[in-house]
Amino acid sequence: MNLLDQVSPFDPIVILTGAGISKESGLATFRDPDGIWAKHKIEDVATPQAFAHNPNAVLDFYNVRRAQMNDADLRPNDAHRALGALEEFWPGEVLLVTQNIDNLHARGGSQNLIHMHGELAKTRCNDCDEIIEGLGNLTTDMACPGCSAVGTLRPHVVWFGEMPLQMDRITSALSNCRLFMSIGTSGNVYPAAGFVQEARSRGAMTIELNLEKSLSASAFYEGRYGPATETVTGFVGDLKSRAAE
Ligand code: BJW
Repeated sequence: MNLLDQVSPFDPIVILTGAGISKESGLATFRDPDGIWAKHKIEDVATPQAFAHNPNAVLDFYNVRRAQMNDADLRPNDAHRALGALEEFWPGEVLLVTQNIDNLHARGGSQNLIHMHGELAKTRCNDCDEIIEGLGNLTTDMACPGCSAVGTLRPHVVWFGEMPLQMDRITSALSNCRLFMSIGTSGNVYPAAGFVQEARSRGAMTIELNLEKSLSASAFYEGRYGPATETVTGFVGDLKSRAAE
C-alpha cells in the first residue's frame, strides 16, 4: 500500500521539524557528535535553574546562537523552501510545528507556523511575562521595557521542565490531521517525540524524513532517510503530483 494513496488533496497535514532541517543551512543539531550538547551541558544552559544560578552563562549561550542566526550568510535551504511551497499548493490545511528557535521556516515561506520551543528573535520578561521582539544581545543589567525590572529578561525559549507553547492548538491539529510528517528530529524530547503516536492513534498516515532512523522510527508508517534537502524536496514533489491528480 502506498502512503500517498491514503491521503487526499483536501486532507489536513501536520509537519513536525527539528534541528536536522537547519543543518544544511549551517546550524548545528543538538545530539549529533558535533552537536550543541557535545559542547555544553544541558543543565548549564537550558533549564530555568541554570538561568537562576548563572544567568550570564545562559544569556551568552543564546547571544552566540542569535548572532549565528542573524549572520548574513545564513539562509533557508531547499527543505525549508519546499515546506513553504507545500503550504501554497496543498488544498488542505498545512500546519508546521517546529522545535527550532531559528527563523528559517518563516524565511522559507511558511506562514501557518508554531514555534513550540520559542523563538530566538524574541525576549521575555521573567517578572511581567511581556514578550519583546528585536532586543538583540541580552545582558543581566538590562531593564524590561514593560515593567522596568532589571535582570529579568531571558530568551523566549522553552527550557527543560517548562511547558512548550501552543500545546492546545497542536493537540487539536494532531487529532484532525490525515498526514503527519516528522523531519530532522531525533525523537529524544517530549512532548514532540510523542506526536507521531497521537496522530497515528487518530488514524493519520505517518512518515519520517531524517538523516537516520530516529528513536521513534518504528512508530512511522514510512521512513525516508538522507539529507533533508533531498528527502523533503522529494516527498513534497510527490505531494505536488498527488494534489494535481
Ligand atoms: C538531519 C540532518 C539533515 C542531522 N537532514 N536530518 C521522561 C519521559 C518523558 C518526558 C520526560 C521525561 N523526563 C523529562 C521529560 C520531559 C522533558 C524531556 O523530554 N526530557 C527528555 C530528555 C527525556 N521535556 C520537557 O521538559 C519539555 N516540557 C515538558 O515536557 O513540559 C511538560 C508537559 C507535559 C505534558 C504535555 C506537554 C508538556 C520541554 C522541552 C524543551 C526542549 N528544549 C530544547 C532547548 C531549548 C531551545 C534551544 O535552545 O534551541 O529544545 S532541548 C533541544 O532538543 C531543543 C530542541 O528543540 C529539542 C529537540 O532536538 P531535535 O530537534 O530533535 O535535535 P537533535 O539534535 O536531537 O536531532 C537532530 C536530528 O536531525 C537527528 O536525528 C539527526 O540524525 C538529524 N539530522 N542532519 C535531515 N541534513
